[in-house]
Amino acid sequence: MARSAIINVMVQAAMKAGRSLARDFGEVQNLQVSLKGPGDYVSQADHKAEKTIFEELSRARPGYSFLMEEGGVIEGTDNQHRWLVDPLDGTTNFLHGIPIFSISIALERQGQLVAAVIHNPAMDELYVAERGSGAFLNDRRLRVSGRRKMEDSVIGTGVPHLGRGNHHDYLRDLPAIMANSAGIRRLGSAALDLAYVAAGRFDGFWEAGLSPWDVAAGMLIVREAGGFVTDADGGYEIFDKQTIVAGNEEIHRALLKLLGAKRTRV
Ligand code: 2AM
Ligand code: CA
Repeated sequence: MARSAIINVMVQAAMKAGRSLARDFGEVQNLQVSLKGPGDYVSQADHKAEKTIFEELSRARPGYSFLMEEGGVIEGTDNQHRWLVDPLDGTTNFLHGIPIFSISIALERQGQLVAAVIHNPAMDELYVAERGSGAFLNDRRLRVSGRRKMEDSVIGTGVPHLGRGNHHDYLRDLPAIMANSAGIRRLGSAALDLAYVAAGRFDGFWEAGLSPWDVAAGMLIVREAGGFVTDADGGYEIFDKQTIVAGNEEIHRALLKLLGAKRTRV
């Protein structure tokens, strides 16, 4: 697979930050046993990765704007282009020594997602997609799963926890999915959940309360792998409504129905 110049820039930034995160992840496993614990250290690792990505991307494409998990909004001179960056998605896993975390970088041009990279350095996985050119995992072309029935499907999700998310709404949605699927999985990194849908490992995914930097890259990767991504009402206001439903065509439709939405605009 020949990579475009913009994908090369994004991959280089993600790999550089990935090497830094991988080193720090090794250290977290030592700090687990210390009295202070690895909390502050993880936050430093996160900021360091974001700084690396910011520097690499702004050097390669001066003037582009940014929306980053840690740094927030940085308006560039070029407001047609915006990077959406999550330097460490799956922070809780990272903190607990679980090797399921990722770097997520997406590029919007005039509000449209055009390029995406998700990298899990602990598992040496690199997902890339460019609008109109397909999605790839380590240079292998990706395609969403071919399962057509909910009863055969494995569905990823994110579970609200202490101090976060709407527990009541989640407990309303969960019974329908658990009663109708072959299994539910919770990875703890929304970017990787979406990458797994693109790779056909998960047949579908739903979550609420996510931010644009958690999902932007994964949305394009799923779509370029032939999948569908909407908000829980079947529309495209994923960033505004902070709900997301993804899957192959059939399972996406089935999930929307089970979650009680009308599939109006897909
Ligand atoms: P994080 O690791 O970068 O915090 C887990 O279900 C997913 O929810 C992860 O992708 C996690 O990203 C994200 N998440 C956790 N807390 C969040 C918050 N306050 N706002 C948005 N996303 C959050
Ligand atoms: Ca995140």
